[in-house]
Amino acid sequence: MPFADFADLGRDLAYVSAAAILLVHGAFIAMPSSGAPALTAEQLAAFDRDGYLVLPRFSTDAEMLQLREAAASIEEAYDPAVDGGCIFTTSDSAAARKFSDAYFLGSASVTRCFTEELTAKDLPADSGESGGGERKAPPLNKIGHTLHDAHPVFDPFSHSPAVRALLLDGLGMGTPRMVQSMYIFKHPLVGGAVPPHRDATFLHTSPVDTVTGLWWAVDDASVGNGCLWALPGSHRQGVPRKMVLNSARDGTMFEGEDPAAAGAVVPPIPDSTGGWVPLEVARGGLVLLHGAVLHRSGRNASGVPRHAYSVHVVDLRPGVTWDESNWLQRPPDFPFRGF
Ligand SMILES: O=C(O)CCC(=O)C(=O)O
Repeated sequence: MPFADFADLGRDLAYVSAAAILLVHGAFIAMPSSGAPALTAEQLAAFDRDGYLVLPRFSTDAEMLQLREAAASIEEAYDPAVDGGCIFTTSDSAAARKFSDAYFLGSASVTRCFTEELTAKDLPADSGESGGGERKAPPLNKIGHTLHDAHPVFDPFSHSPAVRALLLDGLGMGTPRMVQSMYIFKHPLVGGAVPPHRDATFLHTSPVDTVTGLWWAVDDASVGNGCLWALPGSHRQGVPRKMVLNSARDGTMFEGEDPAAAGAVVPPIPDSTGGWVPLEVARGGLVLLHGAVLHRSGRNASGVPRHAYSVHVVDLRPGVTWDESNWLQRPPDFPFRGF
């Protein structure tokens, strides 16, 4: 069965579960046990139609500022000379690539920092938010991929009752498992663009892809500072390309082709969008992303930061398994957690 059909099945089940809840509560919205609304029928229909859904003010400013502060502490403490690093350069030396791969693959179970793809000459005089000073390394692009399971601030935030209700009652997931998290900085003037992609290319389950992205605007996100963009309905195209571990399991490779992602026209200006929709959202807003929807973000050419926190959740309901070919493999003593 193609991906879209399986996805339809999953969503149908979500509708059934929402309908059951509707009968119990006698209201036209899915109601989690906390009593707060999860997702309305209209929101579910929009998510099904577009492959994304924006939930303004899902979280509070205070929660976002707490995440911001926690990420700033990690960034401040990070020293590539001590911690190692994944500083992407144009170097294609096998040794550099191998080191990069090991650092990246290790981030499945250890929180790691990743820097922007910049050389010293690309750096503006004062691109950070710290007010200058001696620069230890290029600015951070992101922190990944275990914050949700390993950090005293990110863990409770990621597993909050509101998130649980959204996944179980709102989206109708049976066995949600948060597999990765990323704090994405997109610093002023240096924050890089993210090319068009589908999350299920990188995080896959069998026999059906079940990944959903949850992306929080830690700062107000607009076209100017590099907000997310999505291509409505592109989740119907499925996931023809997968990133998988190589046979030695020490690096990754791609299987399949995704012409729609590779050939996606990235519009230079908002009024020439090529069908792409900018997902401008104020601090605390949450964007839901179907695993197969094409999305991207622009570089931050503005002087305004655009921090975000993103987690990816799969539904390991009976009969669905986490692929052994995924780059992200946890050791037995650090399994994916339930809610
Ligand atoms: O924050 C961004 O710029 C991109 C994030 C993204 O693509 C994701 O979380 O899947």
